[in-house]
Amino acid sequence: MSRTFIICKPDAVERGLVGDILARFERKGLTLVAAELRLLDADILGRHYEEHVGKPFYDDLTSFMSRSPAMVAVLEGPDDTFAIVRTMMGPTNPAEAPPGTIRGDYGTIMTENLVHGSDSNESAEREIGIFFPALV
Ligand code: 3AN
Repeated sequence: MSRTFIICKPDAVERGLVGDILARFERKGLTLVAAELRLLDADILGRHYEEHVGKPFYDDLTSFMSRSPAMVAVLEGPDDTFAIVRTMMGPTNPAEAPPGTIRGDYGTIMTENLVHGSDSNESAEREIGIFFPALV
């Protein structure tokens, strides 16, 4: 078994797509372990996106991610659940995401790409520790 961390980003909440996105993961066979609608501040986003601090898109990314509440959640499934979630999300750029993926079905632009999912088991552990410290 393993766990991974996801965010239904502000665009997903604003567009009323959270139920659909979570339902996709549930129908796939993953289990929701924790979920909370939360307004993300600069401090927590700086910790979450530490590898992007200083990049040209960082300010746009953090202002988007804090403009309205996001649904932060933890999913549980078999080993490497993070990889199942990433496949279902599709590539970072929605323009390249195939139909059938979340970004391919609902997204058109890079920043507003609806979902975040941890990119490795190590990232999942780190990110769950940031957003749901009581779970680690
Ligand atoms: P992913 O969310 O697919 O794991 P990351 O972690 O590389 O992608 O990037 C985090 C977020 O930063 C992306 N979801 C996207 O919104 C934004 N981002 C990443 N790369 C770029 C880029 N080259 N230009 C604009 N925004 C970007």
